[in-house]
Amino acid sequence: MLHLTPAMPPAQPLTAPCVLLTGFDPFGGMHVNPSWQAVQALAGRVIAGHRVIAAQLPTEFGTSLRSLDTLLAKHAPSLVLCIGQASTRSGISMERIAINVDDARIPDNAGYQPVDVPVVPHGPAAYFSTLPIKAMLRALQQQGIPADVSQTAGTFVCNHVFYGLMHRLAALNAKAGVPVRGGFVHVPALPEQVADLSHDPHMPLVQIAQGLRVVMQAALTHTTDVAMVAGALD
Ligand code: PCA
Repeated sequence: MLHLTPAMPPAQPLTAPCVLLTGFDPFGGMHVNPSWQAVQALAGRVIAGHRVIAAQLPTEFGTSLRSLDTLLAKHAPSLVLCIGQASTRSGISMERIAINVDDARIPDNAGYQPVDVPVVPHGPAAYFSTLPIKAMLRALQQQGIPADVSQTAGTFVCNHVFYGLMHRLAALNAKAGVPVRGGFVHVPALPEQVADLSHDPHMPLVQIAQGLRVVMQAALTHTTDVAMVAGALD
């Protein structure tokens, strides 16, 4: 006898909006990168009606942005959040600004170490994050998760990706109807990494992943930002 099983409706329509969430592979001789571990933990989740697409970027100048280009074209996300590790940070750090400089203290994972090279020749000096960083900060504080606003993403691969992302979104948004928003967040080292580092601050992986979920929820539910709370101690 033939049994016909009605097809199950998909949990999310294929056209459901998505968030592109990226992390990096380990760099600088470290064995893990909490940015990628936390991003992986959120893969496939639905947050504020948006499916999370998780992807790893290589910690390499140039190649990282080519990977990002492929991901942007493939997924057409409505929001992009790139995550990286910053071992000196003690909280989840919302980056305010990306600058047009590659200036590496250590080689990237391909052995390339640019000094005072623009990310985009003749590009603007800087781009602000288009994510509501203060709303994100407040949401984290309300959950008791250590957080701050950072005024520099450095000049290594994270800033390179942040600047490249904002440059691409600026071009895309000049043509498209609904603007695609994007930004960058740095996360602290994991407790198990502290022994290998000369820095002390750290945060457990579950708290980093929870923090990123809170950040995405806030970013997706606030289309504008207002000065709600002072961002940093300095
Ligand atoms: N952090 C580095 C690059 C990759 C990562 O996770 C940075 O802060 O530039």
